[in-house]
Amino acid sequence: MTHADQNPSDPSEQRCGYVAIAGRPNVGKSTLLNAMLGQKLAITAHKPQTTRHQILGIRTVPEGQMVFIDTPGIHRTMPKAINRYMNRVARAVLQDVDVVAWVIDATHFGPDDEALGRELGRLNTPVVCVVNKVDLLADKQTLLQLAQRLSGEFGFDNIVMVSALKKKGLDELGERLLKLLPFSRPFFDEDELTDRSERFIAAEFVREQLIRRLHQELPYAATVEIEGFAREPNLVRIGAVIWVERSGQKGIVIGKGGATLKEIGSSARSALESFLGEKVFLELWVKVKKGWSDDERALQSFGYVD
Ligand SMILES: Nc1nc2c(ncn2[C@@H]2O[C@H](COP(=O)(O)OP(=O)(O)OP(=O)(O)O)[C@@H](O)[C@H]2O)c(=O)[nH]1
Ligand SMILES: [Mg+2]
Repeated sequence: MTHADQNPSDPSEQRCGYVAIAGRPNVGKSTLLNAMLGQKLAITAHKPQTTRHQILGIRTVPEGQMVFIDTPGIHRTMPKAINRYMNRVARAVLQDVDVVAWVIDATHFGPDDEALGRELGRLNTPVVCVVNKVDLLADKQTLLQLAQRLSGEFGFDNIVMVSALKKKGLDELGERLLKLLPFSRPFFDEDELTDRSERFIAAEFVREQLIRRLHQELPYAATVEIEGFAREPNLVRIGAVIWVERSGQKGIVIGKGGATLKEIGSSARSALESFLGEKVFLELWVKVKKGWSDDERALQSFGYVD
């Protein structure tokens, strides 16, 4: 046994690099990111197209550092500027990472997955297939068949079965990913979690509540802008504007007697308090900007900038 084997944190043995978390919408990419980090950073919802921006999350272990990049779900059929933006963001990441973790939903492998699998096969970047949501499959035969397809039809041999929700198979996944990263000192300090600002996270946590509560009524029609973020002696004071596309949607977000907006605010506030470890005072306003989600310039002004 060499000295390095006994001491995995020997700097010359450490690995570090970028891991893209990619896949079609709703397969559990953001849930996986949070599970790998052991804390909620990315927003998640049971509706597709929750993630709109790439977000970086850092996992540091004695053997090195994995810098994950969660990406929007790659999809084919949605026509608006915001959909094109989301696909562009996700695809740009694939070119620039050391490894792609391709997340697949064990219960549903369809045409969007097949198209993406073929696209990933043409990259020079190594791919680890992460078959997620295995907690939903009692039938192991289906998993076996899926694994055979992934290696036979798509040529991927590195396949890991996980449940991001139940936190199963994640250590194995971490080990596999780390092995594919180059030897390097960590890029970030070990206590760093993300490259995103607290303002960005605040806007996302508000948007998460909008998606979870109002997805039917406002599929892509809301975005959130932070107007104020101030640290005061015993609390963080945050002001946010929820932008919708039509005046009718404003009423939906506010709800009867302001009830819906109140619920959105109180859930987002408690998520933010856990994230920041501080008391939060969150004030929300709802405003209308006509057709923002299909308007390239409006998108840019709301921070949808590649
Ligand atoms: N049962 C089960 N559900 C899961 C698992 N992982 C994620 N989910 C659920 O799947 C849904 C989608 O999860 P997200 O993490 O938001 O999916 P995503 O791939 O990031 O979605 P987009 O950002 O829209 O592309 C949520 O309701 C999650 O709770 C899992 O391992 N098991
Ligand atoms: Mg997501």
